[in-house]
Amino acid sequence: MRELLIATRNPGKVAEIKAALQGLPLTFVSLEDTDAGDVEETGATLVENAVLKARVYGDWTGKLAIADDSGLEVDALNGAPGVASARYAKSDSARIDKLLRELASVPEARRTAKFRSVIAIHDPAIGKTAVAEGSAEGHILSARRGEQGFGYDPIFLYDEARKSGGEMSREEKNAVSHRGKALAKARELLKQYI
Ligand code: ITT
Repeated sequence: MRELLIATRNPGKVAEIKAALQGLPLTFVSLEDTDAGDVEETGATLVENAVLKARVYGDWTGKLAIADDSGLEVDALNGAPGVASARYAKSDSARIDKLLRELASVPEARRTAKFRSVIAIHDPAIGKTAVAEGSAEGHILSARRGEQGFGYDPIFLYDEARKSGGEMSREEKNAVSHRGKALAKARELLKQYI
């Protein structure tokens, strides 16, 4: 079976990627199983950063690699934090608190937002990189809801599910989320590499 390097340091993403790709003839390897250092995300877009991570980690380890770059675009903040979602504040909890503060005076109807995920797959053996994208519409809640998921999940209400990411199991979230949709396409793309 071919090895697939899940090239992210985010354990929440690792779990969602594994759940969405189960059943494919692949064994999963994590970055912790390699001696790869950290890649600086210098891209100006999610696509650039996803491709950068898949290429650098794939070439570094010689393994087929999958990477994700995601961002939360809040309409009332003109699309921020967007590509800078991970750098918005120092921890998941500080990022949520900052977003809640910035939106404190914005009424519910204007708290619309979109999550985007770009998945890149890179095969160092043939030097080929493929990309899949997914997005999900939602609203930023005014307080946390639920304990599941990670990152901004407790305050992002998925319009399709009418639940926050914090209130959904991994499988429920993958069925409606930006990453789940990108991974469904990535699953098809991966068949060419197996
Ligand atoms: P890697 O670069 O190692 O993959 P990261 O957490 O730094 O991990 P990103 O650069 O893609 O990932 O940053 C995206 C930010 O958005 C980060 O703060 C995540 O916690 C958050 N995020 C991404 N996907 C999310 C999701 O499905 N639900 C909630 N928050 C999410």
